Amino acid sequence: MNFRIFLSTIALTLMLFTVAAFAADSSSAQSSTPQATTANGYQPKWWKEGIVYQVYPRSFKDSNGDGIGDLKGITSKLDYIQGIGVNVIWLSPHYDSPNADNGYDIRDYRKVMAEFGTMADFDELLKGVKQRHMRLILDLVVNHSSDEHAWFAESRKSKDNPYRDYYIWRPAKDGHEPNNWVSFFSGPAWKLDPATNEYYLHLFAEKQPDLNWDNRRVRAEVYDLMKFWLDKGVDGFRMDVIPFISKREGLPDLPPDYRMRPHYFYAMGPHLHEYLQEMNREVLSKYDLMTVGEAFGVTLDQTPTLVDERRNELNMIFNFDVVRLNRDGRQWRDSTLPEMKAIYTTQNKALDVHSWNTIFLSNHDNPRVVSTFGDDSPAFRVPSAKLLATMLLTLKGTPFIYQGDELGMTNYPFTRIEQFDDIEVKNGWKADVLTGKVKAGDYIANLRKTSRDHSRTPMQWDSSPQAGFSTAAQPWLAVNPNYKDINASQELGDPNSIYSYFSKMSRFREKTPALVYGDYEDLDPENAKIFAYTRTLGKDKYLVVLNFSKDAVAYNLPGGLKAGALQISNLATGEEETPVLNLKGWEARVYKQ
Ligand code: ISL
Ligand code: CA
Repeated sequence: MNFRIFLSTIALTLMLFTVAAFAADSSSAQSSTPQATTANGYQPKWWKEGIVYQVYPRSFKDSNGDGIGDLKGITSKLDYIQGIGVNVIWLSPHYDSPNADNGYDIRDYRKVMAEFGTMADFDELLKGVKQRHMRLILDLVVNHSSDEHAWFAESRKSKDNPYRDYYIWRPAKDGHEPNNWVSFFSGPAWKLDPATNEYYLHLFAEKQPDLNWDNRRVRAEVYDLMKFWLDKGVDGFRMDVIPFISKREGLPDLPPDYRMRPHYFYAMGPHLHEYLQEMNREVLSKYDLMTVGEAFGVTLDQTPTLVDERRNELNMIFNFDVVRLNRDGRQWRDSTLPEMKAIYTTQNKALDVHSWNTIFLSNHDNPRVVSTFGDDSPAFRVPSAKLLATMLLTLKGTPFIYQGDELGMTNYPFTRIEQFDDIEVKNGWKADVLTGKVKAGDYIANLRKTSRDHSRTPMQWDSSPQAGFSTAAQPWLAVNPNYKDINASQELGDPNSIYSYFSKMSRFREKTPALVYGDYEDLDPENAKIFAYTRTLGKDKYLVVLNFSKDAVAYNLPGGLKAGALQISNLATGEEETPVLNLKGWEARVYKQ
C-alpha cells in the first residue's frame, strides 16, 4: 500500500466513524429505541392499530332543536362513541357550506358551518376527543369547492381576474361543452357561465366547481388550510375524491367504454403523485397523522403507488370494490360471497409490508350495511349485524365503522321521491324519470337498495319522538320508523346487543396483534355460504368462521384443520371442538388455534 492510499484510508475510516456516531446520536434524540417491526415485517403505527368511527354531523345529534345535527350534539355523545371501542373519529365536513351536497361543497374552509355551531364548539369537541385519548380526523374536500367560495366568486368575474386560474375554464367547442365529460350527479360536467361566456368544469354538482390543481397558488392555499386545522391539533384527514385532483392533459373526451364508469377515467391524472408528494413534503410529513384517500376510480394494481410508505404519499385509501359489489353502474345487483372473498384476497396480494389497507362496508354514500350484506329481517338482523362486525374487525386493514351500524340501523322504507334529500337522487329524477327514460317505479325500487339517504337518516338514540335525535317536529331527513325497536338506549343496557358486541370485538382486536398485523389467508374461496380465514402473526394464529346465510350449516374445516379454542361468537353456543362445526344461520366464531 503506498503512503497516499494509506492516508486516505485513515481519513475515510475516521469520516465513517464520525458519520456513524452522529447517526447513532440523532436517532437516540428522536426515540430511545428504534421501533421493532412485527414478526412479519410491519412497522407498527397507531393508525394501523386504530378503529375509526365516521360521524355524519347533520344526522348525529341535534343539540338545539332546529332539526339538524351539530357539533355540540357530537360532544355530548363522546362517551357513547368511546364505548364502541373505537379510538379515532372521522368527521364528515363541518365547514361553512350552502349544502348543495351536505357540506361536500365548501364555501369557507376555515369556518364552521353555522348550522353545526361555532369554532368554539369545534374546539370543545376536539378537547373532548383528546381528553378521552381518542383522535379526530377531518374531511378534506379539495377537488372542488362551493361556487359560493370567495375564490370562485372572483374567478367567474372576468377572464383576467387573478383567481381565474383557480378553477378550470374553457371556451365552447363548436357551440357545445368543451368535451363530453359527465357529472356524477347527472348531465354534463360543464356549466356555461354568462359573465364570461365560458364553461367551468364540475365533476359533481354545478355548485361544486373543480379546483385547478395545476395552479401552484391553489396548492399553496390547500396546504395552508390543512395546516390551519392541523395546528389546532387534529390528527389527519380523509381526503375526498383525491385521485381526481390532477386532470388529464388536454381534457380528452371520455371514451365510450368509460361512460358508465367515468371515475376510472377521471382518476390518477398525470400529476397526482407529484401533488401528493408535494403535499406530503409541505404538510403531512411535519405532523404525526392518519391520512386516508377516498380512492374512487382507483384500481387495485394502482393502489400501492398511492400508499407504499417509501413513496411518501398517503397512509391508506378506500378501495370501493367491496361496497360497490352490489352495483352495475348505479343499478342494484345481487352479489355472491365468493366474489367478495376474491376481492379481499386480491387486495391482500396487491399490498405488501410497505402498504396498508382499510376495511369498510358502508359510509354516508352507501346503503346500510346490515340491509346490504346481512339480513335485516327481524329474525336475522341482530346476528347478521354482529357477523358483519366480526368480519370488519378481523380482516386485515384499519376498520371504519359508519355511525348507526353499531346499532344495526337498517335501510329506510322509501316509497316516494319527496322522501329523498340527496342531490344525486333529485338530479337523476329530473334527468332520467321526468324525461321518460326510466319508469318512476323502477327508479324508486333501485333506490330502495342503493340510495345514499339510507345512511343519512338520523341516529336512533331512544324511543322518544324523532328517536331522541332532535326536539324539532321534523328533522331535516325523516327518522326510520323502526326507531322504537332499534335505538341506542335499548342497546346500551343489553349485554347481548349489537352495540355491546361491537364493544367486545373492538377490545378483542385491540389486544390481539395477530388481528391487526397478522397475515391473511382465505381457507375456502369457493364456498358460497361460509367465509373462513386465518390471521397469523408469528406463533399466533386466529381462525374466523362466518356463516353468510340464514341456513344452519354443518361445516368441515378444509384440510382437516382443527378449530381451536373459541374466543368469541355472536350466538352463544359454547360448543366443544369437533371436526364438524355446527353453525347456525348468520353465526360468526373466532378461534385461537
Ligand atoms: O354516490 C356516489 C355518486 O354516484 C359516490 O360514488 C360518491 O359521489 C363518490 O364516492 C365520491 O364521494 C365523495 O365526494 C362527493 C360527495 O357527494 C360524497 O358524499 C363524498 O363522499 C363529492 O364531494
Ligand atoms: Ca342543531
